[in-house]
Amino acid sequence: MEPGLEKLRDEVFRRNPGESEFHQAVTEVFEALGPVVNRHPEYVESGILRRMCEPERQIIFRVPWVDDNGHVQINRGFRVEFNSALGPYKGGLRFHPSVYLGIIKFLGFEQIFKNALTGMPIGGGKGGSDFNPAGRTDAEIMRFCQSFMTELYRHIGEYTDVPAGDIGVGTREIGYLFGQYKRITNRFESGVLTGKGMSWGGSLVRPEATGYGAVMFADQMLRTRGASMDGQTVLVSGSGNVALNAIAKSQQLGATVLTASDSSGYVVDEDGIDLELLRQVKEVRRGRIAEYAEERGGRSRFVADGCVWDVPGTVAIPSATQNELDDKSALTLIDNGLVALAEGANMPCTQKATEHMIHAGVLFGPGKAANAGGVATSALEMQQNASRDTWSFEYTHDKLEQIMTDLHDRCLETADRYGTPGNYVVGANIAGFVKVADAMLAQGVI
Ligand code: NDP
Ligand code: 2IT
Repeated sequence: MEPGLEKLRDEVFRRNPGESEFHQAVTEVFEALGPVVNRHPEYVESGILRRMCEPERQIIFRVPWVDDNGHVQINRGFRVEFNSALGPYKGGLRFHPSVYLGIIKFLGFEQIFKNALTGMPIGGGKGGSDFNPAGRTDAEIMRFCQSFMTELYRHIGEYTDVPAGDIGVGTREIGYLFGQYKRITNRFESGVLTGKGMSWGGSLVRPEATGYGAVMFADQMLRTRGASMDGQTVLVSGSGNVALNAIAKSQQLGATVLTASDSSGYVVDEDGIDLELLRQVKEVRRGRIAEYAEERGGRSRFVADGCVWDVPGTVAIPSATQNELDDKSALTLIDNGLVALAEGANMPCTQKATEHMIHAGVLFGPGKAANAGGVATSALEMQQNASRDTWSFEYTHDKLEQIMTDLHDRCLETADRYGTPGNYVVGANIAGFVKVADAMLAQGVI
């Protein structure tokens, strides 16, 4: 790492103690920025990077709610409004017991550069809660969401901050959040949240967009080597929104998807995952992945607590959570002939895993580029809301495809320009950074 950047990184670590995921995300960006800082030392001298690492605003609040047994429960809510140089803060809400400030800050920091890369007018933010939705009834989820929004509403708005979904937050939760926002403000302000249902301001393709986009990105990377997704054997982790739609798009493009997982283990299906059955188990019944293998009969097996990356395949789309793919898994995948990896999740690969992949010549699409299709389509939803319009599936899908192609090309072109051809990590980080940095410089000391 450049000495100027190293000093700054140490300062970020000191000012944000104990936030290991945030440290990791900052380190990844700083490692990649070496070539641009060499060429343009003014980015460090002007303090732009130091400012970028300090969120514009961090909100932490109490979320009290009553469970079905009449007991009072307390959770902690977060919204980190990181950067508004390019537009209103934009980014998802995560409900998971592991959530604490360090996770929200890593996600918010990544979101700044991801959102810049989409080419859409959106800043970066992230929020969520340590609330655990697993095993909770619909009524409990609703009461939690209503309480969460009763505090959050005063901080958001279509021109201020526009939350969406992430782990544990899908259309159901966005519905309860939107309903409460509308009650409190007495405004049908559709642009205040994205990921809404189709009949109340949502966009077609938004549910599919992250998984579809990640596979489109993998396809684009493969095409630089004269290949495509057609005929690949694909390993997917997770079985939530991103994973299911990554499986769908992989299959549409002629690939065979061998795996899916959740926090209890993974399933392997040598004939290719039966997506309809998997959706039935995970989306409709909200069940566990073992049920898929049970119902699929002898054609699939469930491996409890195993590592999905032990299965041989040519393309990997990690779509569960941060740091789910470590250096050991990376070496196994490389030994087994992996050709390309696109991060559907945010920061699913550890830094060492990423280094191994790039060193071995694996086409590596970092999350801030590969999973940007979700937030890009959120921005398309905001456009439709602003113009009170509804676009067709085909029109929106074409737009998403164009955004992913442009984004892929911009990463490749930037990597080339800064002397690291084919390195999408460098390309994505520099292209995102320069756009935000220049906007901040133009707007004065902000
Ligand atoms: P979902 O809640 O729909 O699904 C999450 C999936 O990941 C589930 O299968 C879940 O298993 C698994 N998972 C979550 N946490 C863990 C964990 N700690 N260990 C093992 N498995 C885990 O979330 P999404 O599909 O929306 O999000 C998946 C990833 O994609 C996240 O990293 C998110 O930040 C990222 N992302 C999402 C976008 C979106 O539009 N939704 C956009 C861009 C990125 P279980 O049910 O057992 O917990
Ligand atoms: O990580 C992400 O990009 C998301 N969870 C989607 C954010 C959004 O605003 O659609």
